[in-house]
Amino acid sequence: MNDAKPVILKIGGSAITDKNVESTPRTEVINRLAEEIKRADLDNLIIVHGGGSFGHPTAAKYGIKDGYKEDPSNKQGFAETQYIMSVLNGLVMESLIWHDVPAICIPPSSCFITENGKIKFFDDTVLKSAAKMVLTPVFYGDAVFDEKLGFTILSGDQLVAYLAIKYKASKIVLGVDTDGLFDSDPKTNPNAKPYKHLTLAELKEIQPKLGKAAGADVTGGMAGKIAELIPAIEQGVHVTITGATKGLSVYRALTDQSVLGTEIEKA
Ligand code: IP8
Repeated sequence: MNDAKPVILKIGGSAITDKNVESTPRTEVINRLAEEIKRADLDNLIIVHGGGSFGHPTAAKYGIKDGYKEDPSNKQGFAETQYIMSVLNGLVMESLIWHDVPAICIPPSSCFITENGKIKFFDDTVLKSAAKMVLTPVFYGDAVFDEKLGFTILSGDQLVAYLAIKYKASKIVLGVDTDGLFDSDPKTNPNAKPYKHLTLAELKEIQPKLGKAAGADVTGGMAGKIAELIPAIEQGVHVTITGATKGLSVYRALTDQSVLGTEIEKA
């Protein structure tokens, strides 16, 4: 890696796809985010995106997270999940490229191995070369090989926390489909109260209240995201959770400006 501490942007699958309609991108959101990423102009940015209505329904249909089963459809489902994630990644890459972001995709299935769902091995040769040349690496939640399960789903959020810890990220920005964390689901409860700032201890306290995502989600919705991110917060990485479906929040978070959302820090 170059010397600058990376900033890691996770783009939630719920923001860039319509989670209620299978394999449906929100093209206008993808394009606007690409524009904001270009405008933020960060040399040390790593992007990770989620699966949304591309990866999750296929992974759920074949039970990919639970691993390999003696059933030919299960093996086909693993291949199909990888393929459909590469399709969503292609749309994200296309938009980044046309917005002049020097982005290169690094498919996690080709460089990560998990053990019982947790990252065990990462070949970072390509990431290091990309960082040296000041290119913008793009990872995503993927179906990966697992030493115990045969294969499984590696969530974008586990990837984010792993990369943030390994490369000592200066911060994580999580662009989701709500303006941060709330005490109940803001999509169904107009009185849901936002959390503007949380310490790690406060986050752990509200963890049981955090919701599951709408539609198929094999990695546990917001509650699952937070559980994956906690190890990075424990290491002192600052996390901003903000709305990616509304203009400029991600840009503002990337450029250290105040945003509508939730700021999380260790203490
Ligand atoms: O949306 C899961 O990634 P996430 C990716 O970041 C798949 O949890 C393949 C379901």
